[in-house]
Amino acid sequence: MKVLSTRPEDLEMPLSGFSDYLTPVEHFFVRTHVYEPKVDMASWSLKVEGAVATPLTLSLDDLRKMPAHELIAVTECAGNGRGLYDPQVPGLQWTTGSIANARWRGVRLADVLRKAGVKSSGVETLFDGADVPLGTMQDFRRSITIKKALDENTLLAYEMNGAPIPQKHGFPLRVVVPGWASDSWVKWLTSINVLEKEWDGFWMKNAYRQPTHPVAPGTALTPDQMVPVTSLRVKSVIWSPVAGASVAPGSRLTIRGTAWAGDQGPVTGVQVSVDNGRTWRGADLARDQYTQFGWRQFQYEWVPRDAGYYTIMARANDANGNTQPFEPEWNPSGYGWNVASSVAVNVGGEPSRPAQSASAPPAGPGDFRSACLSCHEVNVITQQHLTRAQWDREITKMTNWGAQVKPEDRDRFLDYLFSNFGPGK
Ligand code: HEC
Ligand SMILES: Nc1nc2c(c(=O)[nH]1)N[C@H]1C(S)=C(S)[C@@H](COP(=O)(O)O)O[C@H]1N2
Ligand SMILES: [Mo]
Repeated sequence: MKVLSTRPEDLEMPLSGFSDYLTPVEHFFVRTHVYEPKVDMASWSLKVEGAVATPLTLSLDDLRKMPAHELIAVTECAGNGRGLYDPQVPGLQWTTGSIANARWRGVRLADVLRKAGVKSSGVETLFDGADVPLGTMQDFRRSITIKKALDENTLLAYEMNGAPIPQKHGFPLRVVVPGWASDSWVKWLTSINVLEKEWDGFWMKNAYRQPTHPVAPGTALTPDQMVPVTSLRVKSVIWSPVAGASVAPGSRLTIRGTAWAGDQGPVTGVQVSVDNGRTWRGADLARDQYTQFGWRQFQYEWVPRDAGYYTIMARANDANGNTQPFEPEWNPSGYGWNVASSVAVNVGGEPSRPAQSASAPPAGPGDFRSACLSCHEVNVITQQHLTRAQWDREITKMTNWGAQVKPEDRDRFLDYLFSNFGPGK
């Protein structure tokens, strides 16, 4: 796994993880905003409250006694691909791997809501998990529309790939919202609140929002100019060969990739080009992987005849005719990257090696360590490539969350962050 943050833990699946149909827990990406909670099963329960006739307190046994449902679905972070946007945006710099595919088993959220006698005045369900915020940051809570909550595919899952949900992925119970980005898939679930108006908490009104229409790269937008992230977009990733690979002319090469979609799944086709996008042909999709919300592997046989440098591309489409764009649709938080996948290979040439990463940056000035490295390690910071204005906003965000920055240190921190972790650094 690629470690993006050690503490809280954020781990990215390597490209090779796409070769599994169901992602084993060792390759299942991890995304935690704060530290992983330890859930004590002796006292754990699920509360269902708000606009319901009968508020409920359910044990895991109560849930296990209800009818069980199973489905395969990808879990993909809204920020998957954030690190590919230009200009760069703050946040974990995921490339292709904040995604996994698993078989989920649990109860329908709709069955639980009906058991509680959900009122017709309910418009959203608000989820909370057992994790606790750091410093003065707001508790991670997310809401989904009542329509999605009552969808027969939306589950409260207690099993992942045939075993109890692993600790890092939300044991004992997590929300599974197939087709939607996984910021709504609340882990370590402890409460469901049926709301009669839209929730106005930080994690819905300030975070996880994107513009309704593409905006010029670098545009500053306020939260009210954006809407919450919901459905995933159709997407594909080529994972073999890898970028820069060397291929012998005349040899048979199998191009392999994985494709998935959101609410308008399943994936119905993938087109591949081996000539920089001039011509396209259909790839072979795995026939036994035709599900609405799971991913689907594909392959394409290619015998490159002439030596040269070729860009292989893939472009998937979903059941509603949506396809992948060729150009990124930049947005301030770097969500929803689904540009057609491309991998350049050298036919008859030497493999090209990626550039080596630079040496370790100098330690921060003054009280940087105690001010900025108490909640998380430096890797959260060193992966950013931000402008001075963006770093200024990061310092403000962190002081709002409780970072103690002395007035005389603020400018020194800003100089240090911008000069070491600025654009292109
Ligand atoms: C009170 C705890 C705390 C302190 C102190 C703190 N941070 Fe953070 N910081 C966080 C958390 C929590 C996250 C992760 C948020 C997430 O994953 O969504 C984070 C994330 C970040 C990120 C990633 C981008 C983002 O906005 O999520 C950067 C950069 C960062 N911090 C910089 C700093 C700097 C610089 C300082 C010192 C001025 C600092 N942090 C001090 C809690 C803290
Ligand atoms: N309670 C809780 N649930 C959470 C989160 C979290 O930090 N706390 N992170 C969310 C986000 S942004 C993502 S992408 C997924 C990641 O799920 P995973 O760690 O099982 O891959 O969990 C979601 N559910
Ligand atoms: Mo996420």
